[in-house]
Formats: sequence, C-alpha cells, structure tokens
Amino acid sequence: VEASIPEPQREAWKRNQTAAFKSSDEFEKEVVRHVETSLARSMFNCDEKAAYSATSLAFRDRLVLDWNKTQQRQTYRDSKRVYYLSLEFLMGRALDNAMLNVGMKDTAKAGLADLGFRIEDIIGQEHDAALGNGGLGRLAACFLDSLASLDFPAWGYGLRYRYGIFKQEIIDGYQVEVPDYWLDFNPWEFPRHDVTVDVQFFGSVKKVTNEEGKSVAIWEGGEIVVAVAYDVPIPGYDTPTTNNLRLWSSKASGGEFDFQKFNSGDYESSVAEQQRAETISNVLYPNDNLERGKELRLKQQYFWVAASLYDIVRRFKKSKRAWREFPEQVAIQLNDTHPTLAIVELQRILIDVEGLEWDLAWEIVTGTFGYTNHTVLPEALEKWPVGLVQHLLPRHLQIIYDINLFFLQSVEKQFPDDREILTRVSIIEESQPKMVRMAHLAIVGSHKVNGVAELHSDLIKTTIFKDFVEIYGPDRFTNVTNGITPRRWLHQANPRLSELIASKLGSHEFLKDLSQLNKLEVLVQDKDFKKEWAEIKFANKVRLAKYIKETTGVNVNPSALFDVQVKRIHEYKRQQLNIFGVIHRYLTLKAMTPAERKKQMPRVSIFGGKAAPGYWMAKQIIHLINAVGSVVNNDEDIGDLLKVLFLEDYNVSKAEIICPASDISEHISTAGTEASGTSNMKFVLNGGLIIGTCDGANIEITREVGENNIFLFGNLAEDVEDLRHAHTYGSHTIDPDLAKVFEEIQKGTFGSVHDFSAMIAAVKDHGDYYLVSDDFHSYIETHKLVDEAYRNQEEWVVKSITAVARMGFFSSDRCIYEYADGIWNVEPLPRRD
Ligand code: 8GP
Repeated sequence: VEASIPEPQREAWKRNQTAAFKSSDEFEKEVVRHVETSLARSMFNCDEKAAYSATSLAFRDRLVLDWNKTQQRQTYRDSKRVYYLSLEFLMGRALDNAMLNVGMKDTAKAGLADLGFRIEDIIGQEHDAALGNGGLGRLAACFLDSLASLDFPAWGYGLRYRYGIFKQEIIDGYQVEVPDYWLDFNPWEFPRHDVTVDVQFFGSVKKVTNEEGKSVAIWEGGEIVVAVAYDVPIPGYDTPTTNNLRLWSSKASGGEFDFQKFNSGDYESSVAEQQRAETISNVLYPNDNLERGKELRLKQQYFWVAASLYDIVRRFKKSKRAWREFPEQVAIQLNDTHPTLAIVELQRILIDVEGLEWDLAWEIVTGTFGYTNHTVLPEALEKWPVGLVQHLLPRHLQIIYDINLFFLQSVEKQFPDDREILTRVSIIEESQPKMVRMAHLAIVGSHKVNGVAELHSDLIKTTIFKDFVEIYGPDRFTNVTNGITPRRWLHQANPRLSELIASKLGSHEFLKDLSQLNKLEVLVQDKDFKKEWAEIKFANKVRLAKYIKETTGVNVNPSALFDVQVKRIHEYKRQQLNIFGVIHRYLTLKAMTPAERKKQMPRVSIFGGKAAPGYWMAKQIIHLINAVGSVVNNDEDIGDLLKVLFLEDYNVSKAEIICPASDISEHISTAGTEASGTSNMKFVLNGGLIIGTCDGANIEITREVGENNIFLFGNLAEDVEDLRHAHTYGSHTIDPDLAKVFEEIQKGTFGSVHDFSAMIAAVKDHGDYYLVSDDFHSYIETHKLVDEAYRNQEEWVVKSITAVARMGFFSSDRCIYEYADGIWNVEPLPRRD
C-alpha cells in the first residue's frame, strides 16, 4: 500500500502502460530490442542461443502483464486459493508452451523467419527445467498447466535447485551422471530479492509463562538460513490467467560473508557459512520411489515448507480475517509426504506465534491440508529418525509428540481392547532408532488422503493404511486418477495430429474439454481420415528415426514396429522383463531359416530412462540393454528385423519426440506396484497402443478404450502375494524360454557375464520378487499378438483412432476439477470482461 502511486499521478501511468505485442512486426521489435539491450548484442553476433534468449524475454514480458493482472484480480477478489506443495516440478521447456498457450506461435514463427531463424531451431535451444525425477514431478507440472488453464487461483511452491536431475551419458554401455547446471541463463524466472523468509534450524526450546499465565514455548538459538523467492509465471491455455510457481533459493543470513573473518585473513571460513546455507537448495535428490533418509534432504524439506507457509500465512493475514476462516481461504495439497512438516509448522505458527488454543489450531490445520500418496513401495515411504528431527527441529518434534499423543488417545478410546493397533498406527515407530512415520503424520493432519488411480487407492485402503480406514472411516480416503495436460502432450508434442483433430471437430476446444475427442469415433470408417492419421504416425516415426540416427548412429526402418519403454529404470517397472523378451526374440530369429525370417515383422525396441546413481541393479539393466543392442544391431542375419536402442538422457523434451512416434509402448510393472503411471496416457493419446499389466491406470485405460484396443498380460495384483510366498517356500521353476535366455547371457553372448549374473540370480535364486518368470510366457505370447495385429494396418489404425477418441478421461483438467470439488472446495476465478 505504501508503494501505491497517488491518484493524481496515476493518469500518467495509465497513458504509459506497457502493451503486449499483437503482430509479428511488434514481436520482431521486441526481439530486436532484447537482443540489443537485454543481451547487449546486435545482428552481427546474434546466434540461435541469443535469438532464443531474446524470444523468451519477449514472451516473458507478455506473460508478466497477464500475470500481474491475474495476481491483482486474485488479491482483490480474495477468494480461496490452492497451494500445491511439491519438491519436484518437472516442467521441461517453457518457450513452446508459452507461445502455444497465449496463441502466438504462428506470429512468432513468422517474426523469427523474418529475422533469419527457424522457430524449431530456436525452441531447440532451451535447456529443460528438470526439477524432478519422474512421474510425481511431471504430474505436478501438468497440474500447474491445468490449474492456470481452468482459471483456478493457485500457486505452486517448490525449491529452486541449482542442479536438477543429472544428465545421463552412456559410456561403453554404462550410465554416467553429469551435473545438470541449468541456471546459466534462465529467462523464465523473476528473482524477488525483496521477498525473503528467515528459516530457523537447530537451537532449543524454552517454556515460559506469559502475562496471561499461559505456558508458551519459545524456540531460540540455532541458525538462520534465508529463503529468497524466485517466481515463474505459469500461463494458462487460451485464457489470460497466469499463475505463479514460487521456488525458494537458500542463502546465508547476514550478507554475503563475514567481513570480519575476511579482513583477518580467514577467507575460507568466511565463505564457508555462505556455502553451507546455499547447499540446501543446491541439488535435487535423484531417487525415484526411494527414500535415503539424508539429513540434507530433511533440511530441504523444512526450509521449503517453512518459507512457503510463512508466505501463505502472510497473504492470509492481509485479508484481516479471523483464523477460523483459514481453511475457507487456503487449501494446501501435499504432493506425497515430502512436505508433511507443513502440518507441524502450521500448528506451530498457530499456537506458538499466534497464540491460538491447540484444538482450534488443529481444526484449522486438518481443514487446510490434503495429502496425495504416490506409492505403496515400502522403500519409498518416508521415515525420519527421531534424533535427527530433535536436533534439527526441536520444537517440531515436541509438537509431533503432542499430535501423536492426542491421536493415540482417541484411537485408544475407539478401540479399548486393541493394544496392537496403537503400535501399528503411531506416528512414532518404536524401532531402534525410533522413527517418525511421515505418511501417518500426513494422514492424521489432513482431511483427505488420495491415491492416484483406482487400483492404487483401493490398495492403500486395504494394505498400508488399512488401520486408518478403521479409525477415520472410508470418507477420509478417496481416489483421483492421474491425468496429463493435452496442451503439452498432444498439441505441442504432436502438432499435426492436433491440427487434424481440430479440423475434424471444427475447433481446438477439445484441448480444453478432452471428452470431445469422442466425436472422432464416427470417423473410424473414413478412408481419407485414416490415411492421414497413419501418415502422421509415420512422419513422427521418421522424425524419431532421424533423431536416433543423429544420437546413436544406428539406422532404423521407420516402417518397422516401434516398441518403446521410456521411464525411470526400476526393477518394479521391469525393463529387465522387456530386455529378456528382446533376447528371446533375437534367439527365435536366429534359429529361423532366411525364408522364415522374411515373414517376420521388423521391430525397433527403444529404451530410455535414468537409474538413480546409487541403484546398482538398475544400472546393470541399462548395461544389459546396451550390450544386447551392440550385438543385435550388428548381426547381419538380423538386419532390420530387430534393432535395440537405448536413448541417452530421457527427459521431458525428448518424451515430446518419442511419445508421438510409438506403435506400441510398454507399461509392464509387476501388478500392484505402479501407483498409476502417466506415460501410458501420453502414448495412447498420441495414437500408440500399449502392452501392459493390470496395474495402475492401465486398468482404467482398458475400461475406457476397450479390451480390444490394448494388450494386457500377466498375473493380477491379487495373486502377487501368493506367488511370492510360493517362490520362497515352494518349488520355484523358471519359465523354460526364460531359462534359455539366461543360458545365452551366461554363455557370454552379450559380454560381461559377471555384470549380468545378479539380474539372473534375482529371478532364479532370490525369490523373483518382481515375478519376471511368472509373467514371461504371457508377455511373449502377447507380443506375438502385437505382431499379428500390426500386420493388419487397416485394423491397427482403427484401434489407434478408437483409443484416442476414448481418452478424454485422462486429461489433467479432469483431475483438477475432481480435486477442486472433492478436496479443496475452490472455484475458478476467470476474468470478468
Ligand atoms: C510416481 C508413481 O510411481 C507413478 O505410478 C505415478 O504415476 C506418479 O508418481 C504420479 O502419481 N511416484 C513417484 O514418482 C515417486 O514416488 N517419486 C519419488 C521421488 C519421490
């Protein structure tokens, strides 16, 4: 308010308001201005990188105008906001998305051409914003796109990692990790050096009696790290709504460094404090579905949560409402348990800082939070040693103990004869050392808990959170099946398909109401349409083949069946099943006569994905894939019949090339292990069919597209436990075809017998936890069906079109409406023209 311009001078401001460019001429002016002023270059030294930078700055300027207005509108209307707390936002590139969302890509294309550049080359200059590991992080990015596109007043809160997920290089068939330093030039962020929060760590707690005779806790001492806000505008599609993603960066408190130490010659220790503080937001932990319990990770979590809550509370307090109204103004969604300390932090603010009574505070807290669970894998469930929490956050540990005490008291009342249940549900695990169970804390402190696909939401209710269903009743638990944004994953990644659909449906409305795709179904008998559909797939395959040639040197035939598995490498996702299947195919082809071989359907098996740096087995899987590729790809008997490729450094921008080019993609996790999966949706939306297990969202995809349009195989989730039990306690025979594959590997056909022996032993000797052998036969048989089906191209295209027509359900817009309705209770806030 103090900074507001007085009324008489406002006329001058209005006269001079910045205008957004509207034509390609105006756009060109902006680009040239940015080249000449922001970048201090000229037409004599403007390379593609500089043109990218200037183009991005021009678009950023545009977004900012809408963004300011959106924020003003949201503040003025003072309606309920959503805050999405996620340690990961896997955004990918921003420029193409910004151009499409504001509807200015053609304008930019013409302008850039006029200035001497091809728009694709300029888009290709951008470094992915890769602040995430995989599904969980990309889901957060899709949700931001949907929230803005649907005009919801929503903010994302995360960390501004200096290093995102590592860049993967493949050297001699092995994964090598290279740091991803992506911030050398990032035009999409606004540093807000004036928006800072002091975050406290360590110290001790003192109880004192205040003037009213109440005992209050004072957390004092320790150290302060400063959180600095960096804001990233999130443009909605076809709407002026532009939301905010606020990422926190850490820096030392008290200036750059200790000048006293510096002057006395102790330079090293003067910068040490600064470095230690900056370490907090330095690096994204590169594990997907695995928690390693590192102290720095807990520091990251509290740092981010404390800064975000301070910000949220500060915004709420401006409205001068009563605290009671907090949950009517604020909905906070916890993306997995990583931000669970927010529950404790809000309780602390309310009782220690604002002086509320415990019960009222707790009612506000539970009314505010929702928690999304993304995995049932035990190794991914977060637990922190009590001692570590005590040391880092002494006051929070006390509050956690109090929350637990009140919770267990109520459970005891409810189940007076059941002592066991108290041990099972306690937030504190009575182990050595004692641990804080973050999922339990998240459930107790939230009003809704959701899984991310129907099977997954059922599983959490019957397995890991069963007791909580007894305690709170089934209503606290719900399902929101994941989705993807059709803007990035159809319109941006597959422009030709998007335009074909738009031409048939008469508009681009389907991009905001994906259910309209169902109108395509009547066209499955339209010859021209089918022809064009097939041509687009082929063109996308040619594009990928070109990329493969450039990056691996291998020639692939675009008419072959492209079979793709791209996702994080994990034993539960079973890339080992896939590569064993590929070896089986290779052996089968080798055993054929040349005449028989001629009749076979050519295949290209494409893999991609990162292994966590400490996940040895996953790295061996990558190695085996590459080893098989170098044998198969150079075998003259085989030629084009089989090619095996591992594409280096899979990320969002590469997914945009790969997804539109698949014929079949693999989603083959052991049933009951993949919570949802989201790339399955991306592939089907782009006209590829999938081979998959009855797991995660595959089940709902089957329900939507129909059993004839998907290839399912393998054991069901309900049988997994018995099978595992039988492996351990009964006799465990390996599938004979798989045994032959193992023999071949052990003969040394693919080199390094030693390296691959652990993968084989996992199946043969260590209980085959992921059921590779149990599912092998049905996997191979189902691939035969895929080959057969692909021979009939007519029919294949009909399946492809039918499946796309039925994918409307999997838009992340539908997810956001479900969250808004069932969990957040928020309404969209569109601009009133
Ligand atoms: C993933 C699930 O594995 C995947 O099935 C689901 O589609 C996705 O979340 C979105 O809901 N889980 C993770 O990515 C995950 O747990 N990541 C860890 C790094 C936290």
